Amino acid sequence: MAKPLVGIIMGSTSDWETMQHATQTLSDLGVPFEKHVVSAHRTPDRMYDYARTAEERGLKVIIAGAGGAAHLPGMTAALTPLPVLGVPVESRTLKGQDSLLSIVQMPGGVPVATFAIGKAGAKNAALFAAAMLATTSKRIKKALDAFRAEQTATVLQAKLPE
Ligand code: RP5
Repeated sequence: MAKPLVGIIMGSTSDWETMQHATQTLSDLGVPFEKHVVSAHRTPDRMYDYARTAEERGLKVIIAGAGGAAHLPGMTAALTPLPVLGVPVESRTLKGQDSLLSIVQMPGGVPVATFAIGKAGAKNAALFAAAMLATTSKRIKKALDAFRAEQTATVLQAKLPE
């Protein structure tokens, strides 16, 4: 197994249904990643250790998904110099609007790149991470270019029902 370049973390096992779309996308592109449940509220010490050691362990980018009072992406960004991509998970009560606003509204100085609520956000965060890595990896660039070409071909060939 190659050393992980992307760290995928999520606040709860209940976020997996959404975040699996990030892992699937990275797997399809052949980008090595690791995945863990790290809760800002329930396991703050784990979050601290994870974020503090991420760079020295060789990670290049972190994707953090959380729902509700979604502090994980922002707190992780506060603890590591690595770029953090935030995925707002769709919450049951407020449909992820709470997650989105609590991830996107970071104070100036501590950025979190914030994606769409739910599956599309998880998928796009993975594609974005791959695009960042593709600036220095020909192999990942080739995989990403092939993905884009295939996506375009699929849409061009699509037929609507009669
Ligand atoms: C957040 O609380 C998690 O990211 C999750 O989206 C939400 C609910 O967690 P569970 O109560 O389902 O574990 O920390």
